[in-house]
Formats: sequence, structure tokens, C-alpha cells
Amino acid sequence: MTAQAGTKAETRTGRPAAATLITVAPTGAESEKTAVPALPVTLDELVATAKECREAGAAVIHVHIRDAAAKPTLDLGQLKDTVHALRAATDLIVQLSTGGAVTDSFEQRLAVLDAGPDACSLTCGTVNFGDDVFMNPWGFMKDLYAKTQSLGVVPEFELFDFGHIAALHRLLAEMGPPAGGHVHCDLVMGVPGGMPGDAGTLVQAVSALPAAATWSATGIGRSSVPVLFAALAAGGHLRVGMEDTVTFARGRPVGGNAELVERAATAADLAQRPAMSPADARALLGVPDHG
Ligand code: KMH
Ligand code: ZN
Repeated sequence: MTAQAGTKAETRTGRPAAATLITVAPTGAESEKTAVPALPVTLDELVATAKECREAGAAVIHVHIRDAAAKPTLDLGQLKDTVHALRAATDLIVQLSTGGAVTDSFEQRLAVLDAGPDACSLTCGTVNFGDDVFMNPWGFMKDLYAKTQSLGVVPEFELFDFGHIAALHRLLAEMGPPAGGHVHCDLVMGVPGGMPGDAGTLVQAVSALPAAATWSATGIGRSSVPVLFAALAAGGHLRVGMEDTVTFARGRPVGGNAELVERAATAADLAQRPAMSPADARALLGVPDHG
């Protein structure tokens, strides 16, 4: 998969990608629905958002779900229903978050894979997360990675800081390649406690990735636009969405996830690497077609 992917996708040492993989992260676990009314929190809202974002150019959806009170949950039945509903309504790659909320237990986070997603996030180390701590100790990382391998769920390696890149190298060296055979990373930049979201940091981080890896980047809050342009300039892919920013421009809240995807797709067009289809994203990432 890795060698084939090199024809379409940028690797750290390879030539620039021909197209841009856009992931939408529509909800997250941190924003309150009361504070951000446009946040999709019900299954109907999530499916509607997914369809709009697919139209706008997304190929992957990174999913956190909420309960009836709009609070983050990892309820397994609700996760299964969500995977089914998103598959029925779109051809997006369904990537469930195994990060959840900072309060979720390791057991609950491991159980997310039992919902049968195409893909999942896998964060490669603990990081200060604003006033909280997002816990990803080595033992948990290994357990989660082993479960992705045995179930055939394709992981995306979430990298919030430089130590996470070292841990990713160690994980691959000790446990071998991921399901799908291809390493794809996401630089999550600008979290208070993680690496800053700027072009210089992005270039340094990319230079430290495994040689055959592809990567996307997202900037939290006000770093979202600079990170988007830096990622395109450096030949990478993009993640956008209301998980990462709820402000479209100074003083102007995001009206919906699709406008973030539209902006990313427009920038990708200008970079002459237009948005990649979900089918091409499956080929790149090694995600089998569930249909
Ligand atoms: N909500 C954060 C604590 C992931 O989805 O894998 C973790 C997070 C990462 O969002
Ligand atoms: Zn997430």
C-alpha cells in the first residue's frame, strides 16, 4: 500500500501529493452545545453535517458523539448506530475517535473499536490539554495499536508534540505496520500544552516523521488558518472542523462545518491539489471498501 500511495500522496521524502485529503472533525468533546449552537450533537445533525461536508470536499469524518444531554459519550450502542448511519448516508471514511474526552477511561476508549469503524485516531503520547491532561501512556498506546491490528481498523496517528513522533517510531519498530499497511499521521497543532501551530514548527515536525508516512495537519483555534496554508505549502493534507475551531474569522463564529471544508477545498484548489475523493482516500490509507 505504501509504495502505491506514493503515486498519489505526498510522503515525507517523496514528491508532492496530487490531491488533498480533507478530514472533517465536526464535533469534538470539548465545546458545549449551549455555547456553540451550530455544533452537530445529535445523530441527525451529524449525518446532515457529514453529507454537506462530503459535498464540500471531505473524504474522512473524525467522529466524537454526544448523549441526549449533548455531553460527550463513548456509549458502544450509540457508536455502532453512528457508524451505520454515516455509512448509509455517505461514502466517507468513518474514523472514530479513541481519544474521547479527557475524563474517559482507557477501557472505554479501547472498546470504541468494537463499534466496527473503518478507521480510528490513535494519539501517540500524553499531553497537557489546556487545564487538563490527555492521557496516552505507552502501555495504552500499545494495547490500542494491537487491537487495531487484530480487528483491521486503520489507525491515524495523532501527534500533538515532538515526543509523540518519537513514540510513533518506537511503536512501529516494536509492533510492525498498521492495518492497511500505510502510516498516516495528523499533526494536531496549537493545543495549549502541545506544539505551537505555526509554519516553522510544522516543517520541523514533518521532517521527523517516518519516511514513508503521509500526513495531515490541523491548527486549534486561531492557528487553524496558518496551519492550513503551511500544510498545503509543505505538501500535506488537511483536517478542519468545529472540533478544532469554532471561529471562522475574527468575531465571526463558524456557521457550520461545511464552510470550513469549503474553505479548505478552495485553498487546496489554489494549491493545485484539489480535494481527494473518499475512494482515492481509501486507496491511499489502505481502508477497505465496506460496501
Ligand atoms: N478530545 C481530546 C481529549 C482524538 O479524538 O483522538 C482528544 C481528541 C483526540 O480529540
Ligand atoms: Zn478528536
